[in-house]
Amino acid sequence: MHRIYLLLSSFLFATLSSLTAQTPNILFIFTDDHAPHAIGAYNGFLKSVNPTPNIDQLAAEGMLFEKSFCTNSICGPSRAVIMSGKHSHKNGFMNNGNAFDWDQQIFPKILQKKGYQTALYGKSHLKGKPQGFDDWKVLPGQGDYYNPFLITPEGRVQVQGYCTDIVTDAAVNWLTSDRDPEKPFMLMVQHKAPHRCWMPAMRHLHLYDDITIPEPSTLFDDWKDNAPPARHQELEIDRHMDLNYDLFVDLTPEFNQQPSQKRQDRSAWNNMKRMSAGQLKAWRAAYGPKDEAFHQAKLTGKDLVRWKYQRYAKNYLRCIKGVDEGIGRLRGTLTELGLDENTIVIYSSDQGFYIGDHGWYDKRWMYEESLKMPFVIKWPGTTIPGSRSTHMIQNLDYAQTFLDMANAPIPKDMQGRSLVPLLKGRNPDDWRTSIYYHYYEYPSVHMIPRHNGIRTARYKLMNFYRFGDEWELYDLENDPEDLSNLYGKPGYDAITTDLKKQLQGLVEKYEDDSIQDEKPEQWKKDMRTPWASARTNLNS
Ligand code: SGN
Ligand code: CA
Repeated sequence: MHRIYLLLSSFLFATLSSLTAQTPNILFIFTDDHAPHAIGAYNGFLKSVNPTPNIDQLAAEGMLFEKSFCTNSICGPSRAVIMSGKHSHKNGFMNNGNAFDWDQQIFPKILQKKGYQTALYGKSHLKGKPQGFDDWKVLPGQGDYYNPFLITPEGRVQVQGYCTDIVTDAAVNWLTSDRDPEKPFMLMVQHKAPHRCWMPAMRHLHLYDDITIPEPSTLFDDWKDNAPPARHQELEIDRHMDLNYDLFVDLTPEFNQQPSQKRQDRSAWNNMKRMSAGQLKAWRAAYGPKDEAFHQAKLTGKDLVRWKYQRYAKNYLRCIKGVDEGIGRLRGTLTELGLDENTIVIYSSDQGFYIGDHGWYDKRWMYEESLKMPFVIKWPGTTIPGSRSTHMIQNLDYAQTFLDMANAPIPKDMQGRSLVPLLKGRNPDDWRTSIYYHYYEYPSVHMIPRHNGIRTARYKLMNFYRFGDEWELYDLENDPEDLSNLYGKPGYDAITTDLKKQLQGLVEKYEDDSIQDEKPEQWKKDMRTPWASARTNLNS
């Protein structure tokens, strides 16, 4: 009897420990340009529209990070930081023009060594053949919304349908049919949506037709308090967002003939010509009557900006709706396969975005809307349902977090920090009190000059070091939208000195020598009048 009891208890113990020691799967769902304030759970000004019931559900079941930031607000660089766990100046991918060195140390390779099966589907934007993945299918460059090409290990294929659905299909298919059920997995599902030019799925063409999208309070910001760069960018809804290129107004063959509109027409047409006859018909049926009404209205000034904002925000949110549905499908697949209890699900996006905030679209700046990244995570049995963290985290931390979750070795030269203690509800005394930011891509589309900076819980100090050494200082507690630049104002000397010292500390900590390496002659050349370039005044 005693022996049977012993046997039984050791069997139970073994079963329990093998269950707790079970290595978790990781499903990383990632999008392009999805700002946190376009997610219901983040309670932004678009909450009433809320295209994200599935992301909200994930937040309700898991944990949401309110202070989640990128290190360099642009696509390829953000992804390179995630792969390498190192700042741009260390991983070598500082702007979209670079090519990622796939030979370097990246977290998927370490997970493979630990016995993980890895896959990547969708937008990579790092150029070159992905390494560290057992299977992959990636969009070439930015990828296309309709009937896109995919690059696979076997070559290039064109797939009919809508990009977000196609990427979700690839992931669902791998989970159901191609995965090795004996191994833990790490799956990265990376959508093109909701990146410019914001083309929704056919089933969403009429979504939000009958509502007015709330406007951001800063839609008519005049940047009077900012340093000069904010007044000399090229990402304004008013002056730079193009009616035809960005908003697809008037895509009729007749319109395409007008010589004055030639460049934009060609670009817009490039997007439409991928569509099948049926897709194009549905598209025109949806936008045709709206264009007609627009022409009748003959809007100008602020009314025109408001109209463009509505058209843009609706398309942007429609694209997000497609992403959110895909998340629902993926989570449904995990449940069907009995994988939901042992799979960590993460939702994030490469950076934030301006949804009319400050009168802008696009990203790149260190201002809040594009500095922030969504980060929502459910780790079954670990994260407390519905919890929210205000710890400052960055995409720099993901690689170490994933390795920690998998109990894999974490290389010493990674520059972030594992989020696992935070996910377990702990509150480490020595958690970071500031983040470091550095943006490089200039001169380039949208003309945002290089800058670096520091953000603490309360303050933000930015330095446009190539633009006559301009500085901006914000008190986020009193000014959460970076509207009142306090740099040089009476009473702010002490905090400015302190923040400059802290910023220098971060430059040294992360060994960022990329500014010193710059050549002054090159700076002068790049200072060519940015506001005179081709994209200005397309709509005037
Ligand atoms: C393209 C877009 C830009 C965008 C960059 C970078 N223009 O050039 O608006 O800022 O990509 O975006 S588009 O007409 O081609 O859409 S990123 O997310 O890939 O970094
Ligand atoms: Ca992006």
